[in-house]
Amino acid sequence: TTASPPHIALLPSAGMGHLTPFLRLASMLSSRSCTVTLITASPSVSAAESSHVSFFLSQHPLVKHIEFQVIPSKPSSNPTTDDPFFLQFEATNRSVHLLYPSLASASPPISAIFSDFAVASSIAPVAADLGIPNYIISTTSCKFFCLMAYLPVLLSDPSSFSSGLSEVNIPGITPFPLPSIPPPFKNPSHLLTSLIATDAQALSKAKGILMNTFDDFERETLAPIKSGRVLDNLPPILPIGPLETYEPKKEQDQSYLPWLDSQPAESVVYVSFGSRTALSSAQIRELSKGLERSGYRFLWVPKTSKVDKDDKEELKDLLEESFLDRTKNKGRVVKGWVSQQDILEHPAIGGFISHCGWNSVMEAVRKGIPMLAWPQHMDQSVNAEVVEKAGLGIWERKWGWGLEGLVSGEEIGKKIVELMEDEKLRVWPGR
Ligand code: BUP
Repeated sequence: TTASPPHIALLPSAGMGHLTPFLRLASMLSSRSCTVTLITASPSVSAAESSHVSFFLSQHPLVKHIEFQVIPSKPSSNPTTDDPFFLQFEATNRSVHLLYPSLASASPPISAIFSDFAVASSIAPVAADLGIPNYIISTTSCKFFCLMAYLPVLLSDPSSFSSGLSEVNIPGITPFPLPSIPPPFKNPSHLLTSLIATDAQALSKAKGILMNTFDDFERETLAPIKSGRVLDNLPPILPIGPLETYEPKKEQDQSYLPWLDSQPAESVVYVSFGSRTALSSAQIRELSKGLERSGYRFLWVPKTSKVDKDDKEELKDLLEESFLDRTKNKGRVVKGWVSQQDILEHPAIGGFISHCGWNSVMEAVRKGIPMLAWPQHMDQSVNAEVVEKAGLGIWERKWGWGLEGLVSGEEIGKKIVELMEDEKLRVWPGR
């Protein structure tokens, strides 16, 4: 008898940064004749998530879909955060048990579950009861994964993050400078911290951990974690990145494309801080000055709210009309969702100002696009350091976290020139 192809159930957590790698995996597995079931939580936090899921399913008619209702958290139940994505992580974990009947009755039977790190603790007992192997998908850098996996140990010692220390040490890997630790980790009762620590404790129950990264990019961390030097109870670590892309959903407004097509090769700076970072209006103004001062061409996708549904501002409210006027031949500013993957693949792009969300990093590395790292929150400072060490980008540490202080247009302009003129950043294969 020939074995039938496996049936993989994929369970992402909230936010485009989590959904995107799962859709890429779903597309890849389905094109290699696996049966694939995509599990999504409803309602989603952002409009981008629900529209990408519907579009993906319409393009991949063979992929099955299970949608489950999350039990919402009470607005005041978590005094440590009002971040809608963190609240959704918690609500998803509280609701995963609802999947039990649909996973148990799936046909053909499910061979393996691929689940997000952020649901590791809640899916583990369900998978164990059903006798289905569970693999964790890590959507961040291996270096940040180590910090999350080791968090329970760090939290058990109140002095781990004490401000008197300059760095945080984890066995086997290079230390983390204290400023790169996400501020919520210093508060053990912060919702995000307790969720991550609980998920970390469930990692040993997984069959394996698949990471969207690769040896050449993070060798100094992948080698020790694979050989058990970071934690000795982790299952096999399997780097599978950068994940293969699939034909993405196109935005409605692609009017910048003919402009991009007519720009010289590698001449344009692409600017985006991901789907969930809102810059202050003062910082947006300084960034506009910096772009103009640099003299380089640019394509900029500004965002002013954490959740896209709340984004009501128009370009003319954000930027002075005179700026848009003066730069109309030099640059384009686009409001709303763009296909970043297509933009980064465009020959005119020569640099990327990025918050260092890990998907953005893996998309840039596929084409060897040099990055100016400007981390805003969570894993992004650790990711920025990885990018810098790999030789794909520069990072101005004194700019700090996004909302910490205002970075002037003058400084930004200088860094953009450095980004675009540094030949050492242009040695990555792919260009
Ligand atoms: Br914004 C935006 N178009 O307009 P990250 C993002 N993306 O294609 P984040 C677009 O969303 P987390 C847009 O290419 C990447 O695949 C982008 O993920 C795509 O950052 C993804 O880079 C964004 O990991 O998520 O959104 O801050 O904080 O969850 O990592």
